[in-house]
Amino acid sequence: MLQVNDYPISVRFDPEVGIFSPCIETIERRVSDLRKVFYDHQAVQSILNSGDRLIYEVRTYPFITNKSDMTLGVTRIFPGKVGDEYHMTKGHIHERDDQPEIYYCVYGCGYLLMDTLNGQFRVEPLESGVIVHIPPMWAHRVVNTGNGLLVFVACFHVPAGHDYSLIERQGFTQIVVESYGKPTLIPNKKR
Ligand code: PAN
Ligand code: ZN
Repeated sequence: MLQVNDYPISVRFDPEVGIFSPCIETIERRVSDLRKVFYDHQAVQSILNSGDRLIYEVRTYPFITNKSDMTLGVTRIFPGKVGDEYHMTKGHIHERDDQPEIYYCVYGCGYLLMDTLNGQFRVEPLESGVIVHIPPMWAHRVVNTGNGLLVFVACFHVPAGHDYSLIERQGFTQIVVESYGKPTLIPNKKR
């Protein structure tokens, strides 16, 4: 049960590492958690044969008052690729159709991919200082194309809910792979 607290609360964010504390929950996502999400299943299997490496971590703090429910989330995506596809978040759409979100990229470089259910697609390049508003009913995923950590802060409401099933089945309109040494967006063959 999340604790209700009607008083102001602050946490401290360490920009050197991209971690704030105190936090309420930390979620780790490894290659095995994204096995259906990366397109190259052979590459997934060969990584899993030699260990299940961490792709990203999410730290959250749901600020619950008697009248509101705002969550702070900070995601750290480690650099790397699975096959030629860059490390990325699973990606989801919010369950409720009236729930937007704000992402603030603290550092790193990559892309925020966004899709609607009726086939619209947008890409926002991410680097230190970029803030993006994700409107309701736009699925979202962040891809880290850099050599270091990509860290972003998110703000969303707890009841927004996270639906992963659609993205796990069909992915986003485009995927981000390394081609001739450069991050490149190409059509997703599942779509
Ligand atoms: C973010 C994401 C976080 C991890 O806090 O939940 O970056 O991505 P996945 O949830 O797709 O694994 C957010 O968008 N919250 O709504
Ligand atoms: Zn979200």
